[in-house]
Amino acid sequence: MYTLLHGLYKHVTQKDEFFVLILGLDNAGKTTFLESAKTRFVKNYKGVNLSKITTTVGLNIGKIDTNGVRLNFWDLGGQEELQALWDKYYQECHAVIYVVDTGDRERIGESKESFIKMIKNENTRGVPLLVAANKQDLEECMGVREVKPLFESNVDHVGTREVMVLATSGLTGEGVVEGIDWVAQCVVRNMHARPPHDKEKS
Ligand SMILES: Nc1nc2c(ncn2[C@@H]2O[C@H](COP(=O)(O)OP(=O)(O)O)[C@@H](O)[C@H]2O)c(=O)[nH]1
Ligand SMILES: [Mg+2]
Repeated sequence: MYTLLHGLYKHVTQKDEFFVLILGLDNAGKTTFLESAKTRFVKNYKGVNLSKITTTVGLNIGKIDTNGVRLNFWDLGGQEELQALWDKYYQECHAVIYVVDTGDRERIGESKESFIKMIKNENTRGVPLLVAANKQDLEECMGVREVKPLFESNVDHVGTREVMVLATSGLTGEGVVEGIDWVAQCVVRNMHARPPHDKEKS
């Protein structure tokens, strides 16, 4: 009886679980973006000092409940030698947040290359994409109008998936809530193609 009720309780209270990859070059601001999101969505979350975040080695994770779903974030290390690992996560993910450092004109080409490689990968087909034109607080940054064409020029590979280029700053919080909420709505809309993970197993 206990297990029956317990199971029912779990069924009613547990949210659908989705996985969101946070990708982009090293130093793009991925970890800061995720930490910034956690401080805004997770009750009683004791945030870290955003301006003191250092290079992520391996995997940084986070959980956010919003719009009736649970989003599990994987913030992967962006260093080139780690990019080979991204592939393994593509199959499992429900959305991608691709973070671009708009303050770094020198590496914008490199970021675009890495983005194209990701969207060309068969395993990311149809997965909703948020391109975070990040570090918008920097005075010399490239605006969304400048960044957008770079990341939208590969429409062939983008295909029919949902894509949004959004002005963000992990540091000031600009666009963070809007971006996460958009992703939450997208994974629900895309549920037939990529169903959430089984509640019982999670
Ligand atoms: N000005 C500015 N700096 C940022 C922003 N987000 C991250 N940074 C800085 O960029 C550097 C790399 O950030 P981090 O989150 O570690 O990048 P990651 O390697 O992509 O995880 C750090 O010095 C951050 O303080 C932002 O929105 N604005
Ligand atoms: Mg990091």
